Amino acid sequence: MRETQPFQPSKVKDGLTTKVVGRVVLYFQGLPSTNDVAKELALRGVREGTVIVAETQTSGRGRLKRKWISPEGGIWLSIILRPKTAPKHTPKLTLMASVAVAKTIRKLFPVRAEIKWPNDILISNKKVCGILTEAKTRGEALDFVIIGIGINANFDVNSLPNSLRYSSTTLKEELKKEVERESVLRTLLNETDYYYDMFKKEEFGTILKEWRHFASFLGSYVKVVSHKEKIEGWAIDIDGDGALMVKLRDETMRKVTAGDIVIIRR
Ligand code: BT5
Repeated sequence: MRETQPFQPSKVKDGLTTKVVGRVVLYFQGLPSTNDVAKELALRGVREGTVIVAETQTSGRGRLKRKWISPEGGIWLSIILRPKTAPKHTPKLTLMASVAVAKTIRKLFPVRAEIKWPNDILISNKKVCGILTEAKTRGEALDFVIIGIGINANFDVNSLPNSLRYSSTTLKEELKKEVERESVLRTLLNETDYYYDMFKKEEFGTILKEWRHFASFLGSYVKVVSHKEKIEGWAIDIDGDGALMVKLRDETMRKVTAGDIVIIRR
């Protein structure tokens, strides 16, 4: 017997107030990766805002070829955007999506969803969502951007491999009950549309303000691991481009554009 009811598209549509994001939503039972299907569709020219949703993924991806475990009951989706801007602005869309996810969870549920740079959403310091932004450029411009979002919703943490059980959580685990995935998806699409509109109007400062509000790790002593180096220091802020500003023990400031952080002391 199925444990989870499949997504009911009509329930997502009812109350969807978006101008762009999610005007078309394509649902699949199982896919290798929603980001890969979104990329194929984007290359074929589908309209901006198209969303791909899958009940499960067999080759869900994180950054740097890491695996994203995607059991039934999760919310695995990709959003196709075509912002008319330069490729260097792509990281801002990850920050935008982080704000939309954190806001959605806080709006719907009595839990403190928090953002951890660069692409994690945590509840009780455990990862409940990851975001994978991939871009295709055409010359000097962005052709399209795929924002892949994975939210651990209605499954037990025990469905994840042992190595992830202590660092991950699910909405069901935190709330001690299942959530209505359609209302999470609908709210997320509404929020993403709202912030994307802001992004297009070049009001990124407002998005950053909200990002800081959710990013309670700011001020913590952290280890930053990037492909270039490992450093330790205080996570001070992010700059207008989404880079993390880290103050080292010798008081010098470092700007980190990509990598992972481990929070050592809050
Ligand atoms: C991410 O990468 O967190 C981005 C995850 C994006 C997933 C979505 S689902 C829809 C769309 N389609 C895709 O194929 N991907 C996107 P990163 O920061 O690199 O973190 C990856 C790491 O998170 C893994 O190496 C594991 O340690 C951990 N992980 C894997 N699955 C997890 C899960 N379900 N919950 C929590 N942590 C997980």
